[in-house]
Amino acid sequence: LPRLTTKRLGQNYHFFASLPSTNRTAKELARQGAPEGTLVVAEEQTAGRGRLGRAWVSPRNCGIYLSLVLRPAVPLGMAAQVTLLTSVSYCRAIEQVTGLKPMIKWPNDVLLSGKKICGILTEVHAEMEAVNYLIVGIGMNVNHQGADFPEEVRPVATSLALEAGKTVDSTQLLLAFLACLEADYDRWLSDGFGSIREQWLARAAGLGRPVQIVAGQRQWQGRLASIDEEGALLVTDTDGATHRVYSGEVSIRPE
Ligand code: BT5
Repeated sequence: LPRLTTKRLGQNYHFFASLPSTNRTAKELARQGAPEGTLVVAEEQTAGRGRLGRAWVSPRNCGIYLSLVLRPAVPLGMAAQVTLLTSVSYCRAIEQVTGLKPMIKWPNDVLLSGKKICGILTEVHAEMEAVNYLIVGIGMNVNHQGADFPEEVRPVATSLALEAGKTVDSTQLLLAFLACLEADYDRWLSDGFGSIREQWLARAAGLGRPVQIVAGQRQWQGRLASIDEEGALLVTDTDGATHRVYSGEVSIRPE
């Protein structure tokens, strides 16, 4: 990768014209011992995956579909924080390259105009309650036009080009993202999520707003208060009690 400024992320680089899923390929490489920072990029995905078996729309010539192999020496409980820090890093890269101001919707969405411009899928392989390796997959909607999204995704999706009103240089965006992520990741490794928390809060969507939480079978309503030092969402219920939300879906409700 030319013009790469990072020390680890992206130094070991695998580029493909087409893959079923970059996460799947990165996982195979990780199993074979690929070093930290190994980067898999595809120009298109034929079976891009979201969470819970959902699909990620990944057409050719519009997006960046990538996965990174990370090997942080942290307990399993910290793995989910990587999704949060990755969303901050990607926001910073978008801000640097386009001047746009994206927002973060916990746990894994980056939004512009309230629509998804990126999805993050972090998969963890653990041994004895410690992280062995992590695959961080990111689907970046860069130069999609409306017709590049299937009809059912169109209402919830947008791209940097649609928001900026001009074509965005994918290589520049990728390089900026790797540099931002390496800096944030190193800070997280030495100081934990507390060091990223302010950056996350500065871009958080829906702070102070009513939200609906769906966690497994349970559904309840509250108000989005903050995020804690561990990356758990803090939600105040109707009785004023604050709850920590570690996983689940959060939808911001209109007031
Ligand atoms: C995500 O899932 O947002 C995580 C997506 C991660 C994709 C990357 S691409 C590189 C790497 N390799 C993979 O195979 N995956 C990762 P989730 O929160 O479950 O959101 C999925 C939902 O987002 C879908 O059900 C659609 O409604 C919507 N969606 C699908 N494709 C989209 C797109 N390109 N842009 C915006 N929204 C999309």
